[in-house]
Amino acid sequence: MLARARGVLFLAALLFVGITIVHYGALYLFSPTHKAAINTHKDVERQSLSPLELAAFCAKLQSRPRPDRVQKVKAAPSVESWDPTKYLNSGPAEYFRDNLRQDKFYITAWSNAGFTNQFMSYVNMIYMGLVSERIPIVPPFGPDHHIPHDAGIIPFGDIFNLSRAREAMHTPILEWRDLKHLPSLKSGQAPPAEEREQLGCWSTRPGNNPNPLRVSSVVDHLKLDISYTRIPTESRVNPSDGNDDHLVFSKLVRYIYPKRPLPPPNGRYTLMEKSPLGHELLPDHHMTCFDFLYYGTSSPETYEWKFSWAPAWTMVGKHLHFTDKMVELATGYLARALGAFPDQLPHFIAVHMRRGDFANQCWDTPGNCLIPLSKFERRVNEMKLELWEKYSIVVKEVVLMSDEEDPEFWEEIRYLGWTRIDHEEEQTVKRYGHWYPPLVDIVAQSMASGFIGTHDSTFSLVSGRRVEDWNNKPAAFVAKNDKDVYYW
Ligand SMILES: Nc1nc2c(ncn2[C@@H]2O[C@H](COP(=O)(O)OP(=O)(O)O)[C@@H](O)[C@H]2O)c(=O)[nH]1
Ligand SMILES: *[C@@H]1O[C@H](CO)[C@@H](O)[C@H](O)[C@H]1NC(C)=O
Repeated sequence: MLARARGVLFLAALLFVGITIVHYGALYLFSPTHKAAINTHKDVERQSLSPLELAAFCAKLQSRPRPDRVQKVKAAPSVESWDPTKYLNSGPAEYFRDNLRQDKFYITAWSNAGFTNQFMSYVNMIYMGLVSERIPIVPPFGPDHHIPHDAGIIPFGDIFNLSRAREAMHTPILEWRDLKHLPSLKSGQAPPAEEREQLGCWSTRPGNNPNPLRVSSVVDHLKLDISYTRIPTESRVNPSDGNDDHLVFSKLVRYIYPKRPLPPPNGRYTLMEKSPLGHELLPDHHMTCFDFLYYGTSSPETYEWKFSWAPAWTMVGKHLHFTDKMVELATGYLARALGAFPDQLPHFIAVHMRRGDFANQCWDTPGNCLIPLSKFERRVNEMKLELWEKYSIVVKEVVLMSDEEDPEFWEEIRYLGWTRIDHEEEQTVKRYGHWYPPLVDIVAQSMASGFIGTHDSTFSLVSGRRVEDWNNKPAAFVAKNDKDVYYW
């Protein structure tokens, strides 16, 4: 008897304990903190629950009040802000890595050669950021073959109005100087090894080229030490051609997209080149990076920037207007060249004659590739007519920009009645440094009411796009062989 009563008591106790466990278990299971945990470990949970348990779980979810029975709290309309600080942990830090947010992914790239080549590579990088949903981090411009080393570094945001671009593009665009403390722009010195941060990047160099592009001017300034891995051949315009420089943005995105990118095509990635300090890092997923994105395209066309519809231009480049300071500077130069007040500049046609190394860059008449002045003169006259007929504006002034250094050439220009921005007389290099003669010329070109450029020069090409898209005015190009200019 006593033994039976004890048994019943024992069973009751067991039942009580059981119910308590189930009760608190269920409470715990549906508490908000635990729900968050379920969400983040969804895959693990799914594997560890049996089908029966999963069904029971879902039945319980079903019996919870529907969200529409809960009173909704309307969020106040928030003013969108693309301020860089929202996309980083802090202001500039000692190490960039401490500044990356765990819930964000980033993209960056370096570049070499002339100013426009670097500009186009950085714009391509920002475009890659848009299509891969990564936050672009723009490096500064580094001195390369057209610009002497002691010219130092120029931050991208000193030339281009990034806050305006962020607003227009509804996207954050960061600069490296937002991430970490950087040496002075003029220092030009390699940092001590212990100050360099490790980073694994992609090289876009074609298969037959054994070396990544190392842009030491920029990478030293950013205090980095970079290991390189080649991008998958599957990202190229022509995967079977080992000399193919060109890559397709949408093919490349597959391997760098933050969520579930394609696995390495050959099972694993292998290093292309160790870092100068001997490190062997495979491409970083948090901060994806490239040696060079100049040769990117979104279509089957290579050198896509030549085409009016190139998305890197229409979606990014077009929104990168010059800073107020650059516009003010170029306005002063133009006013002096044209003998006008800065706030009353007359309409002018800008002509860009790319000469210098272009004298040798043609296959048919090497050494004599320059386009005769008379061809430009004719095109200028045609444009004056067009501006009068289609836009009802009288344009008398012509401003010529060129990298030509021969004084005889400039004398001929004077005879044509054209004007120039004279950087010798203005002492531009002495006053502002070696970057400024081309920068002032580029900004001045963008302010023209008509533009005539040199075929095959990216310097000309981008100025033509600005005049067309910003000023709604015509642009045209002159080539040695007229049939070369049927599109732009
Ligand atoms: N100041 C000045 N420099 C120029 C001019 N044209 C070319 N250059 C220099 O030559 C470089 C040409 O390189 P880049 O800008 O990449 O354009 P591209 O070689 O013409 O396609 C420029 O960056 C300038 O340094 C010009 O009209 N004025
Ligand atoms: C950027 O552009 C805005 C207008 O959109 C202007 O108010 C601002 O002063 C510009 N900033 C710089 C640095 O040029």
